[in-house]
Amino acid sequence: MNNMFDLHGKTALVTGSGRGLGFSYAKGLANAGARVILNGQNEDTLSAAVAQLKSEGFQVLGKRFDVSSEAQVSKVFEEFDRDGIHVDILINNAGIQYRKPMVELELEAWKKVIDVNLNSVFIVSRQAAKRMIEKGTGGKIINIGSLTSEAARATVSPYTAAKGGVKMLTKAMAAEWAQYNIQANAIGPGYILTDMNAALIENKDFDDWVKASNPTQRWGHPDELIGTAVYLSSSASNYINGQIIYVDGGWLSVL
Ligand code: GCO
Repeated sequence: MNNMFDLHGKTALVTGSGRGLGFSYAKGLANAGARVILNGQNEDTLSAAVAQLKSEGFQVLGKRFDVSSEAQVSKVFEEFDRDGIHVDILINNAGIQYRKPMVELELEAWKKVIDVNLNSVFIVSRQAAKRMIEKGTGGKIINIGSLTSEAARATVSPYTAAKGGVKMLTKAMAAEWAQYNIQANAIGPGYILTDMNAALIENKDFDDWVKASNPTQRWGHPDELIGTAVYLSSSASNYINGQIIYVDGGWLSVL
């Protein structure tokens, strides 16, 4: 039986992959054989990430664009068309965080988080899906949710609303695109040791809360998400659609 987790011959676009979880996902898919396209807005961070994966012998290129800009996203996909690049796997990972109580939260900040964390998933996915449908060879879309796709935490309302929307948008994608052999699923990371969480990790009370709130009693590591990303990117998950898999140490499963 051939290796159902093999991604050789596939091209994967991972948004927000210059660092953090996005970079881990990209590294994992490259390791499974995919050609990976990294994305970010900071040229230096993106170039360093591309150079690192290239130095490890992987097929990789970088594309700097704002995932929340429909103009920039459609231009990038036109460039892919021109260059004969077909995206078989899309991981919508790009996301920002903005922590403030709702009564103090500026509307512009709310809109920015919704734009980057939710609207971008719609904007990028439909460009990819259009081409997957036209090519007729199916595809994989993996959206990155959160524990806040399921339960709320105070002071992160736009992030929570966006990630709840990501879970339901994933199901909407399954409803419309499963017939084209496109599998749209999501990953819900728990509290993971990333730069975005640096302020939380360094806060002793928060660190204690994370360890006391999940039965594994520790933060997750970025590389602990790779297996699920490869699984959902591979033919091993061809009959999985509209699901969200929580990689959270058991947090959401235990009172
Ligand atoms: C926060 C964190 C969370 C986690 C993750 C949990 O401020 O609570 O940033 O959003 O990063 O999303 O699943």
